[in-house]
Amino acid sequence: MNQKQRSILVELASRFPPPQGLRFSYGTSGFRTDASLLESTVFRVGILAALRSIQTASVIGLMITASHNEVLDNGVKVTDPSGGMLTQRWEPFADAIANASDPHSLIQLIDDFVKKENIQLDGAPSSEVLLGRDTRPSGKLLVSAAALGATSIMGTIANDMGILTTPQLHWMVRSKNKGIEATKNSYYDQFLVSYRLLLDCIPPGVCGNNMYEKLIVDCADGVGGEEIEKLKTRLSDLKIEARNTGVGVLNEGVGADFVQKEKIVPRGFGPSDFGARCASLDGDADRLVYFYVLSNSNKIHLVDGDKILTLFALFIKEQLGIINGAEDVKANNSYQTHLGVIQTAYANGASTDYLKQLGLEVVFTPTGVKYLHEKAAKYDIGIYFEANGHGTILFSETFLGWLDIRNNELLSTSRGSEQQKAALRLVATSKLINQAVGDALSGMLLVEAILRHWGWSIYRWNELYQDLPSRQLKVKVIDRTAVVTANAETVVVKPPGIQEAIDVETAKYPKGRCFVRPSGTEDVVRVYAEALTQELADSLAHSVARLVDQFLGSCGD
Ligand code: 16G
Ligand code: MG
Repeated sequence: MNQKQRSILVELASRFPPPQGLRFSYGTSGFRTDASLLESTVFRVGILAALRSIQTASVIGLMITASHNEVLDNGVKVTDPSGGMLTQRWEPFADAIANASDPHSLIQLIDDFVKKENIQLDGAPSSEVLLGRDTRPSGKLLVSAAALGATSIMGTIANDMGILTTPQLHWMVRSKNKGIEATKNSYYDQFLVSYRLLLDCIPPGVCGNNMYEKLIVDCADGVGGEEIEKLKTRLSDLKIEARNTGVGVLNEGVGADFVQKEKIVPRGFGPSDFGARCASLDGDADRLVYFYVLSNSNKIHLVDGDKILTLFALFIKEQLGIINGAEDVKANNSYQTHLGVIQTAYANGASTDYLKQLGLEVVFTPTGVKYLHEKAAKYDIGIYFEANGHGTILFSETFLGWLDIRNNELLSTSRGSEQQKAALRLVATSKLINQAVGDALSGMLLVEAILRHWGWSIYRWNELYQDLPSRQLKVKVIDRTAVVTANAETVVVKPPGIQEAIDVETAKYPKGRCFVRPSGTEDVVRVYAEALTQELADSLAHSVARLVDQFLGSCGD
């Protein structure tokens, strides 16, 4: 790095001293902590994003959000050129610079990394970082720090896109790098045109009665509130009633995470919503779950990410079956589509059984979107979802190329046939579902279109299979990193002996399944248990939590 660059970095970095005595780690989805402690980290991540932009000669994204965490927290994560998460190869560098104690050690780390990665700093690069933030009050200050970090690398432009959902930023990065217009308007245009196309392809005879008309959405008092309001005005055939749109406290008793974990109505909902189809987004609108209120109560029945995945998988499988159905097509034009479903250990066992019974290939990855996404990208069509509502469908370029040709052929030979409509439905689905990352808004429109396609109520959808009762617990331990897992987090390999003890305990329970893993976002070890009844699932989870305590030493609470 030249002298001018060095002195710019020293000058700016000294304005953002890191807090003393803290260790930052680029966790499951970026750095996340109390917002008041994050300025120096965000500034440094701005530098990282600029370097990544130079290396890839592409636009990179930087999002300021702490998703479903409380309002006083905030976080920062980086989007790679494809619109996906930052490559895991760069995470150790993110950790190292976030923890550098002073500007000089920071510059040393950058110098070493730039050499190792062969990043051409001195060639008057032109690089660009897109910045976005959710509605947290701390976001504005942190975006400024990120912009200063990014522009401290000479030749880099920081483009502030303002308040948006996490998936909108991912989508914009992907679009910009593909040379497609990347504004909020074009985002909505693409999704709404595709949604309309799916509705236009509904098979004849499917009844479209009033029960599909209204959807009530809990927006977690986050960024989704404003966005849903925008979406509403452009949807003529779906009435959305938006609640928790930003007046209340973000994520407090509201949102997808709350609804999924507590299984009670979010704030602003109650027994009078009995019978309605409801959905819930998280604070940055990258998670989506559905639910309905049980009669005369504040309890809900959750229709989670596993059920959304199942709905999507059934729909895609049906369309592929129709396209490849006719014998002549089989002989000449069929394409052996490699369709894969990706889940984590948190997927309810009943969902996995159901998907396997459909003949689908189901594979597992560790928790965290970056792992699921990576695996899904290996298929022609890869559908991934976490039970907590984060997921999407990825279509490979090869498959889309084939589909395009097939659709055109069918247009000329059998326009308007079910076969041609099935091809069109898949084209529309690939444009409606966000290819960059899980997106609550785009996912919601696809759910709505599929329910209409079959004329299903939320009850009919929910009846696909019945979830096994489950329980999640967290245990505070002295050192959660002492827990090391393997096989997509289903087996604990360290500390020795604990897995054997868990196996003995689990074997006592009919349909028992249990695993433990260190959290990537909180200082706890998580326990998940499933069994034939709720009482048994609770009991298994508590016994295994005690084992975790014994093997790892508890922190007391
Ligand atoms: C983050 C992840 C989510 C995962 C969760 C697990 C992303 C975008 N988000 O929210 O996928 O389920 O962490 O949290 O990757 P845990 O490690 O604390 O259980
Ligand atoms: Mg989120």
